[in-house]
Amino acid sequence: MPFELPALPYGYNALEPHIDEQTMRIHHDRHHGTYVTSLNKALESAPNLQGKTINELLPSLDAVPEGIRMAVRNNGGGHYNHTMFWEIMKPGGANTPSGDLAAAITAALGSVDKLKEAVNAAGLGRFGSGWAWLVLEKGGKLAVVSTPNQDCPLSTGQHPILGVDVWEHAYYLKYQNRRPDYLTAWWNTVNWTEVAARYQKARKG
Ligand code: MN3
Repeated sequence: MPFELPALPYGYNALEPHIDEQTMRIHHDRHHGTYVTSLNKALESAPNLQGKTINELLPSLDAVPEGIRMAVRNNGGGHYNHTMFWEIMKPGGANTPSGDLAAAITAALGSVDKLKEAVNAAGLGRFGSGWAWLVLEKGGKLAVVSTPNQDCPLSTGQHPILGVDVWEHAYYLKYQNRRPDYLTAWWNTVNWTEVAARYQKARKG
């Protein structure tokens, strides 16, 4: 099978108390696992696409046969989005952005605190399931956006720098309906070193 579920880069309980162990276990193993399985199943009928990376598939959904396009959009997006999500979190609490990324955030959004406010507002404003993102747009500017379901900004020509999952499966066991509390706590897990690396990579195209 072309795609595999990546191992979580830390223990299931490593993001406690902000994200609980049981949520991480179910979210990674079952939810992300199912996106990978379903993506591979969808691609069974399109052998010519099986050699492509997820970064190649998502910006070119028009090139995916119509019969499996929605499955690739949902499950391919789910695979990319969650792979990023695990990588941009880390145990031991957040550090803070510095260097080029901090300067770009200040230029585009005013400050890191303003960025957090904008991402939280995007996540709270997303009705139902989806994601809130910091993206690098085609013109080279940072912006905060939200997508429904598992739609990935790569499919609309934006590079995801940071994204937070606001599906209920990401927080319901610990926070129930309190999405604002989850979002507030989530910032304590952000791995700004990894986010900065994503920014530099996106700038190079
Ligand atoms: Mn999720």
